[in-house]
Amino acid sequence: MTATIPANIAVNSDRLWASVQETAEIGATAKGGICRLALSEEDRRVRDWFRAACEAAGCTVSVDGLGNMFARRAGRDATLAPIAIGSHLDTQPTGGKYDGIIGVMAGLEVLRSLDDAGLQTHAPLELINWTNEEGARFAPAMLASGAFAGAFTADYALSRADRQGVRFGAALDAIGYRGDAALGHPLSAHFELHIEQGPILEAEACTIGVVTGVQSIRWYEARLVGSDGHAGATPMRLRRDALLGAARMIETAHRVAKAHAPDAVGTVGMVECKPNSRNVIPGEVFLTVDLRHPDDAVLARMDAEFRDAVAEIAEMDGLELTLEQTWESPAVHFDADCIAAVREAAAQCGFASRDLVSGAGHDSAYIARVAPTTMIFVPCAGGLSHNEAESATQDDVAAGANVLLRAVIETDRRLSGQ
Ligand code: HGY
Ligand code: MN
Ligand code: MN
Repeated sequence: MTATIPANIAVNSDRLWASVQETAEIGATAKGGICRLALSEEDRRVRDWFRAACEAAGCTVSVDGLGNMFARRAGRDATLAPIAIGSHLDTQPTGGKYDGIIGVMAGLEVLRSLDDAGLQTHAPLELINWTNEEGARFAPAMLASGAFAGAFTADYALSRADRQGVRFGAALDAIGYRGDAALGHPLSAHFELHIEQGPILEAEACTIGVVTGVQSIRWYEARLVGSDGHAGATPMRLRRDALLGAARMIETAHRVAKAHAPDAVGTVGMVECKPNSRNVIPGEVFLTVDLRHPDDAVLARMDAEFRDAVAEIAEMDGLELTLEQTWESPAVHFDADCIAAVREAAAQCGFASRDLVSGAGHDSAYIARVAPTTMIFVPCAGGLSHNEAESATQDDVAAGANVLLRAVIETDRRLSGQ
């Protein structure tokens, strides 16, 4: 019975930490990070690990047509939609050991701890590994959780190609994870534990971030076309140098973000230069742009400012510019009851906590469209993430998992009307 939360209920910190470190071996990089791109061979191996661990914990595992994995733990009332705990196991090419992973491993630890305590929840529980959260290989990010929530069609997701031209659907088939479960099903709630990936919690000596929402995000792809030319024989006044235009675009993205400081951010993360030869004036450049702000209206102004500025750059440098907005994820506000459950759980555990809006995108941003959702943050060293040196402490990860455990039990109690 989960009429009340047993005062002594807690996760097994060592077991949780061991799972995090064990899976970090899959795709481990020499610098201590992880390279586990979505739908890669490394992703297949960690998925196999995840399936086996969930089945060993007594769950039934299903996979949908985009590779989202659902490990269901039976509740007393099978007619209720499950309370979900989700995050992701794919990483950036030079990712850390904790981004996404601690959310999935903490969810597994919650299931294991309930077993240890002999507790069966009223509603079923469902631990979810969302496919392609990072968007590092297949843009946009949070693609499969977005499709689950109806933001994208399955066909759109399956058609997305990486920079080598490999399509999502083909990569999914190659690792054998195109499942037959329907895309989308009811959830009673969705909780996600994640490292903050920013400096606030550490700076304020807060163990728990009570996440109230996610900021607004826009992604773009730009193609600049000028003219290849000889680096030695072409006078400067005759050049149409695509890389010069790209350099001005990079500076523009930073300038537009700084103009809306302190909350705006702007990043050019990918640049591909053709023909990429040291004595040829680059005739073509592909680049990506990531603009974000907590307020949709401010991000819309940043969009307009950026577009105007880069059109002038193309004109000035005699370049042909193609600028496509490839993704827009509006600001998200999480569910008040879920937030309250997290806040109460942190208080019960005696952890210092503070509210904050997530700078990073997360699967929860889309799942919030179809289920009451919120997130729990724990600190990471220096706020560093998307970096092989990303690190978190065992105590903080366990603290986050204990808050997750209690928030889930409390939500189950509330939903069962107890
Ligand atoms: O881009 C993001 O914020 C996330 O890491 N996918
Ligand atoms: Mn993440
Ligand atoms: Mn990430």
